[in-house]
Amino acid sequence: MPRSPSHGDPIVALATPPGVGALAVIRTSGSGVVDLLAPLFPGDPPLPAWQPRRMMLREMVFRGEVLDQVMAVRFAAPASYTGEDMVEIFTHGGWTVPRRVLHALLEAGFREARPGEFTLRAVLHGKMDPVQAQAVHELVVSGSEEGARLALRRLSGEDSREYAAIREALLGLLMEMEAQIDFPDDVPAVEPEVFHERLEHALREVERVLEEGERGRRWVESHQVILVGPPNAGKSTLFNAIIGEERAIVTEIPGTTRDILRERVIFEGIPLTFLDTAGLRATPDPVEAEGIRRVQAHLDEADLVLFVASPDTPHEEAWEVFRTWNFRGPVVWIWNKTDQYDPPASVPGAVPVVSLSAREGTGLEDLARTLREVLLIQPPKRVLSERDLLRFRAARTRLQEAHGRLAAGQPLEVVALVVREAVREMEELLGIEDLSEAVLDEIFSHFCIGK
Ligand SMILES: Nc1nc2c(ncn2[C@@H]2O[C@H](COP(=O)(O)OP(=O)(O)O)[C@@H](O)[C@H]2O)c(=O)[nH]1
Ligand SMILES: [Mg+2]
Repeated sequence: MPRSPSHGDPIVALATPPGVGALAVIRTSGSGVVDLLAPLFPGDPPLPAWQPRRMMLREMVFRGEVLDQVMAVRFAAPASYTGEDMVEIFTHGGWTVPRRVLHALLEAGFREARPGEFTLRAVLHGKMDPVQAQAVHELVVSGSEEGARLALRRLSGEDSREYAAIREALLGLLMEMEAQIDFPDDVPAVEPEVFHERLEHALREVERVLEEGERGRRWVESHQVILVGPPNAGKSTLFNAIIGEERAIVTEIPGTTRDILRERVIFEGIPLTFLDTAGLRATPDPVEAEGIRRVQAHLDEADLVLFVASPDTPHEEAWEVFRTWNFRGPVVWIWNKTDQYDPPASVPGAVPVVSLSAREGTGLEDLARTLREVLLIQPPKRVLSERDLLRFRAARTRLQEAHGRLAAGQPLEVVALVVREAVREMEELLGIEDLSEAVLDEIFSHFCIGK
C-alpha cells in the first residue's frame, strides 16, 4: 500500500494544547529533521548518533541561548508514526517555553505543519489506511468512554480488515463475471442464480455494516432524548435539572414551552442531547399548536422518549395521551413531583417507570441508570465516519443496482460494470486506490495541528 516513497519536507507543530501545564510536546517529521535539529542539541552523543526510540535528557540551545531543558526522542524511518524520520521534544509547558522552541525550529528551517499533516503522511507512507486515520481524529475528540473504545477498535485496523474482506469477496465475484464474459468457452458456465446469490450475500454484508455504523455514528454524535407529556408535568423543570442550568422557562401556566429547546450533555458518561418540548394536548392557541406539531417531527428522530406525567393530570388522561401518540422506539415513563404524592408502581404497557422530583432533584440517579440500561441494550458494534458512511451507501446503491439488473435478465457485461463500481467504492474507502487530493482534503481538513 505505500504509494509514495518520497519523504516530505521537515514540518513542526505543537502537539499539546497551548497554555499552562507541566509539559508540552513538539513534534517534527520529514527528511532532514535530524540534521536540522542536531545543532540545537549540543552534547555527547550528537543527535544523529542517538539510539532511536530512546528518551534523552538535554539542554536545547539556539544561537547561544538555552531554550529549555527537555526530553527528546528520535525515530528513524520507517519506524515512526509518519513513517518518516521524526524527533519529538518534551519541553516544559506554559505560554512561553513551547512557543520559544517552536520559533527556534521555524527559524532553523522547519515549516509549520498543516492540520492533520502528520497523520496524512502516515497514510501516504502506508502506516495506516484512511479508515484508521479518521479514527485518530475521533479518538482525540471523543466525549465518552464508549466513543473512545470504538475509535480505538477502528484504529487497531480491526474494522479495516473486515471491510477488506468484503472488498475481496466482491472482487472475486467480479473476476468470475469477467471470466464468463471474456472466456465463455474456457471456463465452466455459471448459472445467473449463482451470481444472484453471491450478489445478495455481499449486499447483506454491506447493509449490516451500514446499519451498525449508522447506529454507532448516532451514538458518538449523542443520542437524542426527547421530553414529552401533558402540560405542567414538569418537563422544563426536569430539563433544567438534567443540564444543570435554568435554560427552559418554568411557570405554573400550562403551555409555556412552545419552541423546542436542545442541549447536549454528558449524562453518566453517555453523550446525550435532551430536547424539551411543548406539552402534548389539544389546544386552540395556534402558536402552541405549532409547537406540538414540531414535537412530532422530533419524535421521529429521537432515540428515546421520556414521557413525563404528574398528578396535575389524572392518570387515566395521561395514559390516554400516551396511547394516542403511539411512540415508536424506546420510552421511559416518568412520574414527576413525587415530593407531592406516591405514584403508582407501574403503568399500563411494559414501559420502564422512574419516579422523581425534578424540583427537588431527587431520583435523577434512578433516571440515569434507567437511561443507561435502555440505551445500552445493544451497545454499538462500530462507528463509521461520515465519509465512510457515504462510501458504504454508494456501494450499497451499486450492489442494489447490479442485483436489479441481473434479476431483469440484463447482460452480464452491464452487471459487471456496476459491480466494478462497488469494488471501487470499497477501494477508495480503504485507500487501495490512489487517493486524490480532494479525498485527502476531505479527511484531514478538520484535524487539529500536530496530529
Ligand atoms: N412540587 C413540584 N412541583 C414541580 C416539580 N417539577 C415541576 N414543578 C412545578 O410544576 C409547574 C410546571 O413545571 P414546568 O417545568 O413548566 O412544566 P412543563 O409544562 O411540563 O414544562 C411549575 O410550577 C413547576 O415549578 C416537582 O418535582 N415538584
Ligand atoms: Mg415546559
